[in-house]
Order: sequence, then structure tokens, then C-alpha cells
Amino acid sequence: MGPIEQGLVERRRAVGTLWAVLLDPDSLPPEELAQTALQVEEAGADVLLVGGSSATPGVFEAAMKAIRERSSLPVLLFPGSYHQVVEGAHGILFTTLLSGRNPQYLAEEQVRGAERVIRHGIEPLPTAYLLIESGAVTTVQKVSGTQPLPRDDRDLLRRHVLAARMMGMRWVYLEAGSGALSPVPVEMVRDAVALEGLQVIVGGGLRSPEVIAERAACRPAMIVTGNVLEKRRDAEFLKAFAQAIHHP
Ligand code: 1GP
Repeated sequence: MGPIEQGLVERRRAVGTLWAVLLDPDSLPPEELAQTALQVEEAGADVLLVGGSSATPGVFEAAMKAIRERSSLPVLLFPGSYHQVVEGAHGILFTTLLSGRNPQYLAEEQVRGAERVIRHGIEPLPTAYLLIESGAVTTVQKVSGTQPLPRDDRDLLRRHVLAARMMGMRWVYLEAGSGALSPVPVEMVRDAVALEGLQVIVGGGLRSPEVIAERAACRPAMIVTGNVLEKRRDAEFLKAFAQAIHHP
């Protein structure tokens, strides 16, 4: 485990659950992303994720530069493809889309991106990425061409988490998809945390402090919010998110 991951694990011990804010370089210009990074840092966010679906050259580089200039939070890449592995990130959620059966996202993107990770001095955090059905077809489903795990099949989720652990992953991301109608069920968060041995990340469709607090009460390692803060990020709203995650 490298120093960035170690730092996150220690911070997690201190705050219970980390609040990660996903910044999407496809949604906002670099200056606005940097401003958002500052605002969420002031409100109590613990880590920034940078990710999206675009592969336009230069977009991720500019976003990363602006964010790093303004924020002192750890910044992890959460890439949709190997093109998004850019210089400047502290770490990367080095994911494999384990819920899917598409070789491109199980292994091909990883093979293409691995040398870039080393070249840019980015610390990889081995992460199993599990899509969970969320009421409608999500972008990540469309882009990856994979089916999510059914939201009522807790046993299947359990088997995926166990396999991830045995494959040597240290993190598992339970993902409903950005803008999901229904977030990951509370029972699934509880089951994944109870299996132990993996740091559990939960994200997708978390738009209110109440919905977040229910999941934070299961004490996953990290809760990710994205979309909602592109529309609203006044200090009071942001503080309510920090409170829901750190003190559910
Ligand atoms: C997507 O889980 C993240 O990968 C964030 O989702 O944009 O719905 O918060 P939202």
C-alpha cells in the first residue's frame, strides 16, 4: 500500500467515512471545477475524484492542472478510459469492471493504461467496480456495454465482493451510476462492509443528506457525490452533506 492509500485509510479511521466529490471535466470548465474543489474542501470533503466519459485530448490535463493549483485535497483519477490517465493526480482508482463480462473493461483498458500510471508517478489503488441496477439504463452501462447486478440479488453481490477480495483488490466500488434513479440499496452496502477486508466505496444518485446518512450509517470507507453539486453548492448545502457522511 502506498502513501496516498495509507493516508486515506488513516483519515477514514478518523472520520468514519470519507466524503469524495467527483469532478467531471466534461461537465464544467477547469476554473469552475477548481472553484468547486475549493468550496467542497472548505465544507469538509476528504478527497477529490476526477473522472468522466470524454476522451477529448487536453480536457483532463487542463482540469487536473486547475484543480491541483487550487486544492490541497488528495486527487484520485476515476477514469472512464485509459486516455484519462493524466499527469498531476496523486492516485488512481485502478478499476476493473468486475460486475460486467466485457473484456475491454475487465482487462484491455488496464493493460493500455498501466504504463501511463507509472510514467506519471500515480499511485494505483486496486479497485473492483460493481455496477448495481438503479431503475434505468445508466451512461456507464451504455458505454461499457455491460449489465449491472440485480438490486435484489444480495447473494450475487456477496460473491462478487468475495471474488474481488481473493483477486487481491483492496477497494470495491458499489456504483448505481451517475444520476441514478435509485442509489445502491442500504442492505447491499451493509453486506459489502460486513464481509470485511475491502474498503467499500458507494456512489451514484446520492442527492440528499437523508439518503446519504442511511448509507453512511453502514460505515463504508467512502461515499461519492457528483452530479448534485454541479447544480447547487452553497455552503449550507455542502455542510449538510459533510454532516450526513461524517456523523450519520
Ligand atoms: C458516479 O458514483 C458517482 O460514478 C457519482 O454519481 O453523479 O449521481 O452523484 P452522481
